[in-house]
Amino acid sequence: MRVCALAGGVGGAKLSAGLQEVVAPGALTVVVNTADDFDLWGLRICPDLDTVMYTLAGISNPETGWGLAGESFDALGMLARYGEDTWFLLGDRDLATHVLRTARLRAGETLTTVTGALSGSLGVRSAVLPMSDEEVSTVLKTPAGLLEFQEYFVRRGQRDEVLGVELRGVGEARPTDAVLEALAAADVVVFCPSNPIVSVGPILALPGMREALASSSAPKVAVSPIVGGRALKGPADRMLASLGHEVSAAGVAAIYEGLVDGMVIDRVDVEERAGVEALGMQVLATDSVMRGAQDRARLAREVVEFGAGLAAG
Ligand code: FO1
Repeated sequence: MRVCALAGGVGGAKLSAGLQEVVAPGALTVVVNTADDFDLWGLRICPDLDTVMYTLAGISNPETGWGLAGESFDALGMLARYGEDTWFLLGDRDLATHVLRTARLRAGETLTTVTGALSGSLGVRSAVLPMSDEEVSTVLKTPAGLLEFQEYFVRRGQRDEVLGVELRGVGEARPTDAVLEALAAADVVVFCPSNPIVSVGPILALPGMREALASSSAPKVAVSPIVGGRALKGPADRMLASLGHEVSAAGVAAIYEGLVDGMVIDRVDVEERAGVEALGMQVLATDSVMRGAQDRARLAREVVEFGAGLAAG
């Protein structure tokens, strides 16, 4: 059973870790959003790729979900001493990832090649793929003006109302051959419980991506990141509301209408079943909140079994 998962940061990484547990070694490919990526002190930072990579390697920080467990921040302390604004928390060991990635990108390697080498060195037994080798960056329209994604998310603590989303560079970017091959080879495609607007959204916005999904014969299943009308993590609930979407599992399903065959919603949202089915999707209502490794593996198993039993639309 080959599974191809589409993922953003922490929520996507958690379900990916569960999927890695329940499929055969090497049978999982995770296609990761790179529109949160940015440059800081000359280094290329790819937060979602690293979150997925560290989580699949079993070395992520269990409290935050991003960064490394047992991390120290001495380099950042020194940067602060030099008068730098250290709003983005880069740990000492995490910095090694950014230093090496930046050097190899500058030497002409693609992000796909570099990510494969890094995750291979960390012992990750799944393929971690950037959605594209071209740069795409999310810029948010807010009452405070246009904000780059990490400016909005970390520096300003997601306090601004999001009135619009611009994906700079997406028109010129392409899904990589590795991404297209993984989709074509998959037996099930899983849309992880990541923000549908700024995490899965950029992946779907790549030219050719919707067509690649439509032409894949694999059933497609999405897991709702909205449970009981609230985002499991991050600002997805407020973002959906300010952009005119319904803040519910059914609201997420509406965004994925025509793209997925099945929707996994939480038991607490079971009354939304008929609304989701009306969009042409089958529904699995289960416990979807992943509190630990056991939850991840159990949910992943249910998602794969549900997906495998669906006919692709
Ligand atoms: N998220 C934060 O909320 N604050 C941080 O200081 C922060 C640092 C950071 C460093 C490396 C990394 O890979 C991720 C980091 N994140 C941080 C998470 C990240 O910005 C977001 O989770 C994603 O971009 C949204 O998916």
